[in-house]
Amino acid sequence: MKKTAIIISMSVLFSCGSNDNIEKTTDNNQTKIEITKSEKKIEEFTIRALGNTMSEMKYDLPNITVKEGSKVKITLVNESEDAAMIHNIVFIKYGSRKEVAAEAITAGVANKYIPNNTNVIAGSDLANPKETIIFEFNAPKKGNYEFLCTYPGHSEMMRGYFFVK
Ligand SMILES: [Cu+2]
Repeated sequence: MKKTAIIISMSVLFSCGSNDNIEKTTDNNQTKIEITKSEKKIEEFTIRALGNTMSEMKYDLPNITVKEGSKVKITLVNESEDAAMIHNIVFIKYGSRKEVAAEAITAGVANKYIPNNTNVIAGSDLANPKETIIFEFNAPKKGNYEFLCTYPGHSEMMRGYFFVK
């Protein structure tokens, strides 16, 4: 993590070094380095929910890998047209998929099918057909995780792996 921040700062210095206006370069450096220090690196992913039936539905990304300490920004695009194809995306600890999926049914639509379970890292709002949902969360510590759609009946088909390196 520390190493990454240093590399980013260095590249900012080099990119500004080519600027002819020295005063402006100095200002830019100060501003940009402050941003590097105060903001986490954002890792962005667009994931599409495809299919119009329970047997077709799937995410178009089988796995997502991010760096520890980053902020993860997920854009969930629900491309389905069928009214029953309502989806979310929930990030969980590895191995807890069945447990989380079962508790999601009890949690119900009022809780966006996200159970109050310590294995849940973060979860999105529900995306209706043709809707796009954007959500962000802080990457958990290094390790292996999973993601799934917790809408009832979807977790076997709509799932993938989430790696924090
Ligand atoms: Cu779903």
